[in-house]
Amino acid sequence: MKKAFVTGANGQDGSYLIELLLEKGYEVHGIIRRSSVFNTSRIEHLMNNDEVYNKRLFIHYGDVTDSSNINNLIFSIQPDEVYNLAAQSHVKVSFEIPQYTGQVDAIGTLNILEAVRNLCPKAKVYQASTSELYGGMGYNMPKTGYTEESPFHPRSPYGCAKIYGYWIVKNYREAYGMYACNGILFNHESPRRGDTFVTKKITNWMRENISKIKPVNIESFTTEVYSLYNNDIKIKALELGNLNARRDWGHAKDYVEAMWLMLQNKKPEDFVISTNEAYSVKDFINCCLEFYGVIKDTEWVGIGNDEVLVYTPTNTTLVKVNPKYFRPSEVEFLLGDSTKARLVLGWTPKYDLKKMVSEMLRSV
Ligand code: NAP
Ligand code: F7E
Repeated sequence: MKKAFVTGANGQDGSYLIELLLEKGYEVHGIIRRSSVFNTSRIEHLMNNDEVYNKRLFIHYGDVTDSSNINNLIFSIQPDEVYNLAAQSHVKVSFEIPQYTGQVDAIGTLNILEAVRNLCPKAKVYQASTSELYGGMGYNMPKTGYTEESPFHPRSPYGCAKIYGYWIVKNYREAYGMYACNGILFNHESPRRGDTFVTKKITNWMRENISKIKPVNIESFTTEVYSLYNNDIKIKALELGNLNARRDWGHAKDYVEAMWLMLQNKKPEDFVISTNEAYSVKDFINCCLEFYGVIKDTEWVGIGNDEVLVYTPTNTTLVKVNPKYFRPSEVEFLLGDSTKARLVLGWTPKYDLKKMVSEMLRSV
């Protein structure tokens, strides 16, 4: 039975990856950090499954910044595959805690590589690299999207820490012949996405508020009841930052499959993983409104920081800009070109934006 070691086990990707590895018959060892509150909600269903928990799934306390802990675990488990997903993964937050972000996202990666090199050198290593390496400034992006060959220009402490992770993986591959590869993954989302990322923030708000403007039984409303109802709507507008940022959004389930495929490839290589389609934050919001069938009753008005989304029947503001969500340097536009992964790994995404939005809006 193959053994996998997963850092970031209770994160969005970690939870889907562990499900996939268990399905494939692996023995899986995940690490979670000690927390003062329960932090295993994304993997609780697996930890409650008596057939796998402590039989094929083992959860250990661990932290990638603690090399003694990582060394002990790698030495005692002797994994065949190591997936390093642990990170301070929030770009905006990385401006506030840049040094900490560097410790986890850059030095944490080095700690994993050193542990494998010294104590379990045959293990294959997957590193969670990111489209944030490219920076989305435009000048370095080919028309069809960023590829494995595109030059990097990180725009945040997160991107800078991850670029160290990217290069140290490449260096250990070249210097020591290790099987180590970078998955350069573009944004991927799901109902398990952290609540402060833009797609989850939007879908949470929609689920809570759209039923207020469009009740489930609206078809049975008379015009009179409807206008009374409309007058009584109390909505706290959703406050967002850059509405025009564009991202290539995929689904985390598809992307963890790509991680696994990368470690099954004959030789260690780096791969871009993306849907090859980009949408703006406004497009994402519009897609949610389409799902609820209310888009025809809404309108974007104003420009810049004054732009708002209005529900026209009652002139209610649904979305507005709050500059506190702007970043000191923004990544405006990320579009990936995952041709290589599709050809070499046979990977293709099963979700498009509409299907993913619908799953996020239906989830509780
Ligand atoms: P996530 O939900 O934020 O998960 C990050 C995980 O890392 C959490 O389990 C977190 O644990 C853990 N972690 C943080 N600091 C740690 C430390 N010092 N030691 C051990 N574990 C630590 O992120 P995700 O979306 O699943 O992303 C997974 C990885 O892919 C990350 O490395 C991220 O940077 C990268 N990535 C993500 C995307 C994306 O769009 N999702 C795209 C490209 C790359 P706590 O719960 O204790 O904080
Ligand atoms: O922002 C804009 C924001 O925080 C997306 C991480 O998984 O993907 C993720 O990083 C865009 C940005 O993701 C709000 O300015 C507008 O342009 O959801 P996000 P991200 O920064 O792209 C990459 C690939 C990773 O590697 C990271 O780990 O949306 N935006 N208004 C907003 N963003 C947030 N969070 N909140 C807003 O209110």
